[in-house]
Amino acid sequence: MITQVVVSFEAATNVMRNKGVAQMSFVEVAGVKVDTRHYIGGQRVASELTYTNTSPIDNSFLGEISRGSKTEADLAVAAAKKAFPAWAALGAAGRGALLLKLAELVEANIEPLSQIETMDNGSLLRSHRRGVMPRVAMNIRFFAEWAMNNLHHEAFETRGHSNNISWDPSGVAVLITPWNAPLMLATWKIGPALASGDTVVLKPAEWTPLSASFFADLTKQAGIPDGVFNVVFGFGREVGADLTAHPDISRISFTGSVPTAKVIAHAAADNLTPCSFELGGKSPLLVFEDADLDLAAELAVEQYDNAGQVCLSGTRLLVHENVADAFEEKFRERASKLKQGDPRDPETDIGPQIHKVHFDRIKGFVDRARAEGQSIVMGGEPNAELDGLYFKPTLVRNPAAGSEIVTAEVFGPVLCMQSFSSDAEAIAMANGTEFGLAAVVVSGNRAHADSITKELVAGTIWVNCFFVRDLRAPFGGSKKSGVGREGGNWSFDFYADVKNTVVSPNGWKE
Ligand code: TXE
Repeated sequence: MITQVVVSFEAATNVMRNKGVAQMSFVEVAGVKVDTRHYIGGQRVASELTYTNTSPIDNSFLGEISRGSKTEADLAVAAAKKAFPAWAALGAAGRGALLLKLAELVEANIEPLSQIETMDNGSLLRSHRRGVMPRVAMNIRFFAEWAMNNLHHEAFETRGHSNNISWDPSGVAVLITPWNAPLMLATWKIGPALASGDTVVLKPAEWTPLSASFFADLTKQAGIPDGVFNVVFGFGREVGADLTAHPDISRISFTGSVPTAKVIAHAAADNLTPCSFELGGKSPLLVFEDADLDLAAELAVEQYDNAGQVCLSGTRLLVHENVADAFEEKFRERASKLKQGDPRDPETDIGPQIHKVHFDRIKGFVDRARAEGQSIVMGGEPNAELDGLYFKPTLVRNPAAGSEIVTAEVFGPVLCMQSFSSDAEAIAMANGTEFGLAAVVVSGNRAHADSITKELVAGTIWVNCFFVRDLRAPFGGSKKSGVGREGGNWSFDFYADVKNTVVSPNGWKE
């Protein structure tokens, strides 16, 4: 199904300094209006400057988005700071009631949210409808309910003194999020931050602002008080930098690249603002001699999901040498059936890359690998049948150890395949990058799989499966893949101020 996108020019109230024409305040996606201005203190606020947002599907113009600066960063943090005491005082139950209403509104708006997100970031419409947007609602509901029902510590005593542990609201949380799963990843942070009693300033990635804007309208409809949830749009190095260096914030949660995390850590250092980082990966998918090769091939092909723009992807296929040829045959047979095209078409398996800049980055990695003489046995080029940002699913066979293509995060539909001859070699290869986000182990023997998983350095390991994620479980990366863990209590340990009140048995008058 192909949906028409109409861009309307309404409520043109502000002058765009960079173009000298009236600024539009809305875009219309599949009949739904999406505001292109910041959402600060419950109001829409336009910036004097804008930037152009296009759809990765066909490079069509989506809208001019308000381009935030220090002014808007200050406004948003001030609004969030002002709203904080009342939001904190509501308590988990009061906040929970509003957040559950918000989750219901997300559920009632799965179709427009899916259309908006697909248009903006090019991920599959069918995935948004079936999985991603229901998950957005679940993210909000889960953390609201966790704060109400599960956030407690078993009481214990120290020489008759009771220890009473509480998770107190900490202040204003700044959330900086990426473009590969915009609203899904943002709500992993928004849910626990708001449930813990913090107020929020969200800065979505510049290439994908629209779902966050529509979501802001839903927070208003849910009755979340003005200033509790704010969104500012714009570039990372501009408004993102102003937000993360702000002295009035209590937390920074960031998902994105390692270089940006380092810049944010520096910005946070002056104020010693605690940071949570979920960063990239170059995860291994290990196929052992005792593996079910059909399952292994199926799991390997899944690594092309979202056009390879998934931090958790097992992009290094490490296969035992005795089954490597048989595995490769099954893998290529399955991969050849993947249909690339318009992400709104329900038959499509792989859509476009997010943006021309990113597309060129992926192509650069592959071109350099080719120039180095690496063996590209599948794909390796843009899809000539499709105009635009569609890069073919690619396989690089036996890349030279230590080469760029097998060590750097490409973040596109590019997998490398290498062979090993022993468990020790497999483990050394798996752990041999600066990342440690995830790993996939495919083996037919439980004891064997156990002996491998305990040696792997990664935040999440999947055995004979991929992408099974329970919000009660810790999520995050080891080594350069991240700092901290989110999920269940781990999220609240970060967003809240954890407090221990020790009460003596002595001194009471009543
Ligand atoms: O990410 P950035 P980019 C990886 C992936 C990808 C690469 C580059 O390898 O190819 O990063 O993508 C904001 N202060 N991942 O350049 O720059 C920015 O506006 C504050 C992995 O898009 O890290 C956006 O909102 N904020 C990843 C967010 O940071 C700043 C997902 C992410 O942008 C800022 C995305 C600054 N100085 C990319 N500079 C994953 N782990 O899933 C930028 N930002």
